Amino acid sequence: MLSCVYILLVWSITSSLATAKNCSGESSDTSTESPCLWTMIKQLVSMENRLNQFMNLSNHNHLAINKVEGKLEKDEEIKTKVKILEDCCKKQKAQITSLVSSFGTQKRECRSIQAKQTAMISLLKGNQNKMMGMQLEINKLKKKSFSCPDDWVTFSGHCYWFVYRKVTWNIAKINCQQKGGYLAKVDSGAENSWLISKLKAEVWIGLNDIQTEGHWRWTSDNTGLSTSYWQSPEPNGGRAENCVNYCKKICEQKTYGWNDLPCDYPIGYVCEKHL
Ligand SMILES: [Ca+2]
Ligand SMILES: [Ca+2]
Repeated sequence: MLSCVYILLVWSITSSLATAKNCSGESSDTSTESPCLWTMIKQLVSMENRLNQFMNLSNHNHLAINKVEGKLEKDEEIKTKVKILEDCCKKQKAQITSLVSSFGTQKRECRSIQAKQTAMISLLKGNQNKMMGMQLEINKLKKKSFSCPDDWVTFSGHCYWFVYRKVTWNIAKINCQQKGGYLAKVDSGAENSWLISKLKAEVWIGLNDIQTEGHWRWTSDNTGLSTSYWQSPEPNGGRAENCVNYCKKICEQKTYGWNDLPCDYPIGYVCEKHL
């Protein structure tokens, strides 16, 4: 646009000078100068108008250029902001990528921990089952340790084994010892009554006067009599009868009671031991 203005301006001045030259030539030819000056004045006025128009046009152009430059500056600002935003986006993208990677790692770690937990739970369940099995065994052992062996009968914290195979008093005594017990010792009326209720035949008990006639003692602890449950008129055998049994049929009685009998007489026996 400025180039165009410049060309028009040069063209106008050149035209004016040409006109002036013509006018000078004409004046020398015609020797009348007034019409030529008038023409020059008109041309100068016309030139001034054109110059004013060019000035106005130039001002407009200048304003337009300023606007364009302002827009360009704004564009630069926008570009700068866009670049900042792009950089920010890149950073955020990098952070997101890092977070995704970290999340993946944590996820794998969680799965690994979960697998370990599952294995531990399985192991604990196995151990729990083993412990339950062991507890059952312990309970069985406890029950066994606090109960009488098979074939023995429990009464008041003691175990009793009734044997009706006929043997002498000494063999009966040895058999009871081999079973970890002794020939029964009767300490109370309750025990005497319970034994009688269980009897199916005559049996040896631990009472005897082998060492001294008439001095009755228990073979289990060598203690004497505190109470007795003799059949009437027992004991009556003197030195011939030194071992005691529960007697009913032999004594021709209806209920069982104590009787002294020769120690080599073959009858059954009852052993006793603590729980
Ligand atoms: Ca005797
Ligand atoms: Ca007798």
